[in-house]
Amino acid sequence: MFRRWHGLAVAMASIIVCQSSAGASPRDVLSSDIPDDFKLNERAYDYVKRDVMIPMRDGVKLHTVIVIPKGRAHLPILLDRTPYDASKLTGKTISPHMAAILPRDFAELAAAGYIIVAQDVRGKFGSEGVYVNERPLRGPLNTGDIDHATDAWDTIDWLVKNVSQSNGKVGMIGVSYDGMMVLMALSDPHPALKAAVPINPVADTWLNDDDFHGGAFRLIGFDYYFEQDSVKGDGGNLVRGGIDDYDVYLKAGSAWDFARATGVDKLPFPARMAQHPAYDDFWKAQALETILPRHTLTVPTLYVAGQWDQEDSFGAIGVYAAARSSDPEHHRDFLVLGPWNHGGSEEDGSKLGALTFDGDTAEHFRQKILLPFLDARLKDSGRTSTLAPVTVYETGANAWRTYDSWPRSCATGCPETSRQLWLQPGGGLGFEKPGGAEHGVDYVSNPAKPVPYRSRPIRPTYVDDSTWDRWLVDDQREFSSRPDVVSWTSDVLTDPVRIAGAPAVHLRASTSGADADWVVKLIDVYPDEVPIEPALGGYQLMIAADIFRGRYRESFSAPKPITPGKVETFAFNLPNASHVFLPGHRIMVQVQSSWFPLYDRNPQTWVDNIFFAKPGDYRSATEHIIDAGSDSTYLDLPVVAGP
Ligand code: PG9
Repeated sequence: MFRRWHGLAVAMASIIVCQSSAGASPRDVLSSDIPDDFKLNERAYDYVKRDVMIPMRDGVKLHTVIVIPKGRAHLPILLDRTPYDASKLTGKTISPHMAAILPRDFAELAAAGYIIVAQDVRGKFGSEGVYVNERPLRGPLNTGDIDHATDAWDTIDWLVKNVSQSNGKVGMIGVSYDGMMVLMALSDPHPALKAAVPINPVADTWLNDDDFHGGAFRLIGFDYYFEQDSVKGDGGNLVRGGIDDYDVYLKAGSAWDFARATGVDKLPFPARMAQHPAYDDFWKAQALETILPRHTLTVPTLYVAGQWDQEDSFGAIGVYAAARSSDPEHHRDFLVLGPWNHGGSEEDGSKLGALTFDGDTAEHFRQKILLPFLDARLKDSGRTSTLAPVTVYETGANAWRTYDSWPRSCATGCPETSRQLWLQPGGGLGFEKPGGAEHGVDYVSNPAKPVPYRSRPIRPTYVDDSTWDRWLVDDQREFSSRPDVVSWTSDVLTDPVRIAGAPAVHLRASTSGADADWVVKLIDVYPDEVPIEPALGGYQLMIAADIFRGRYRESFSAPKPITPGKVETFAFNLPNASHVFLPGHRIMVQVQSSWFPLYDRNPQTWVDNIFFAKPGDYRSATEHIIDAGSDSTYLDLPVVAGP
C-alpha cells in the first residue's frame, strides 16, 4: 500500500515539473502495470496451452491453439480447422482442467491421450489472410496456389515438427464447416495425416446441404452469412425487426427483398448464390462428392451422419457413397449414422426433442466407435480396430446395428430390394399398388399463406430460444390439420417395417401453375396412447422428409416451366434413415407445397430467378396428387428384413 502512494506522489510531482518547464515534450515516467510476458503459475494445470501463429506457404500466418495433456509424450494430434473461433473452441471457461476448457467430446479425447489443436481458417478470428466463405479447392474456381488442403498440409507439417510431445501422427476432426475442412484435406493429404473424421460435413451446399435442398433456397442461411461474413469475428444475430420469422420473411417478399431490406445483399457470398440459383458449373466445380473421388484417397476416414441433421443431411453419406468404389474392402472408409441432430454426436445423445433413446447414444459413439477408430490409426500401441464398415442406430427398435455396406436396401444394387409404398385413394397407404382408374387429391397452395415448418412464433434460427436444432423431430399433427397439407396413412401395423437407406419419392402430380414445390414427409404415427411416454400418444414423427422444386424435374442444371394441368413425375430422394415402424404404429406420407420460411416461397408462376420474384409473381395454384391409376405415386421404401 505504501509503495503505491509513494509512487503516486512522485508521479504528481513530475507532472507539475513537466507542465512548468516550457518547450519540453510531455513525459510519462511511470512504468506499465501490464508486464510484456506475464504468465500465470500453471503448476496445478493438467494441460499446457500454446497459442501460436503457424506460417503457411504464402507467408500468411494462421492462429492456432494447442492443448497438450501435461506431462505426457508421444501423443497423437487431433486437428480441428474452424471458421468459428479457435480460442472459444479451446477456452469454454477459465480453469486448470482440460475437462472444463474443452467441449465435451474434445475433453474426452484429451483425457484419452490426444493433443487437441484448433485453428482459425485464413481470414477469420485470429488468422491472417483472406476469408472466402467455403473457399473452393484449387481448380476452375480457385486458380491460385492456396486452398484449405494446402493450409491443412502446412499446418500438419508445422505441428509434427514443432510440438515436441507429438508422436508424429495427426488426425483431423470437425463438424459441419469444420467437417468440410476435413474433407478438403483428403484431396492432398500430408503423409502424417493418418485418420479423418468428417462429422455432418458440408460437401455440396447446393445439393441438400446448407444452402439449397431440391433446388429450393434456404432463407435461414441469411443469418449464417451475416454472422460469418459481416466481420472477421462473430457478427452475431441479424436484426430483423420482428420476433416471428414467418411474418418477417412474408412481409419482406422474395429472398432478395429480404436481403436488400437487411443489407446482406451487400455480402459477396449471398450475392453469388442469387447469381447461381440452379446447379450450374459454379456449384458442380465445388461439389466435394464429385471432386474427392477424382483424387487418390488414402486416409482412413470415419464419416459421421445424423438421421435428423437439420443442416447437412447430404454431406457425410454423399461423399461416403461416392468414395465407395475405390475402397471395396472397407480398409479405408467407415460410416456411422446416429439418431442425432447437427453436431449431436458431440453432446448428450440420450434424447432429442420428445424422443428418448437407449442410453447416451453420442457417448456410445465416442467411446465405442470414434476412440477405437482413432486409437488404431494414431496411437503407437499398435492396437487394431475391429470396427464394422457401417454402424447405425436403429430408431424405433433403439438398438445399434452393424452392416458391411450402406444403404442396405434400394431399387437396384443393394443387398436387399426396396418395396414400393403406394398412396391409396381415400387417404390410405400400403404396399399394394392401387388398381382402377386414375384418381387424385387436390389442394390449394397459396404463397400468401405458406405452411410453417415449425410452430409459430418461428424464432430466428440461431437465437437462444430457437427450436431450430430439434425441429426435424417436431410433432407434425399441427400441420397435418391444414387444408394445404394432405396425408395418406397405413392401417395399424401388425408386423415391424424396418428401413435402412434413403426412401425415394416417385411423385405423380400436376399443378395449375407453371412451377411448384413438393414437400414429402415420411412419418411414423405412434399409437393413440403410449403409456410409458404419454407425450408420444398419436405423435407424428418425421423419419425422412425433404423438398423438391418442380422446375428441376428433368435436370438440376436446366430448370423448365411445368405445363399447367399436365401430370408429371417428380423423383427425388429423402435423407437416409435407419428406423423400425413398430407394430401398433402406422406409416404416414404427407405432401404439401411450402415449408416456410426455411425455404423461399415458389411464386408458382414462371420467373427465371426466384430470388428476384416480384410481389405480383406469387399466385395461388391448385396442386393435384395422383393416388391411383396405372402410373401413380409411391415411395420406394428401403425395407430390410430383421437382424
Ligand atoms: N451448417 C453450418 C454451415 C452453414 C452454411 C455454410 C456452411 C456451413 C455449420 O454448422 O458450419
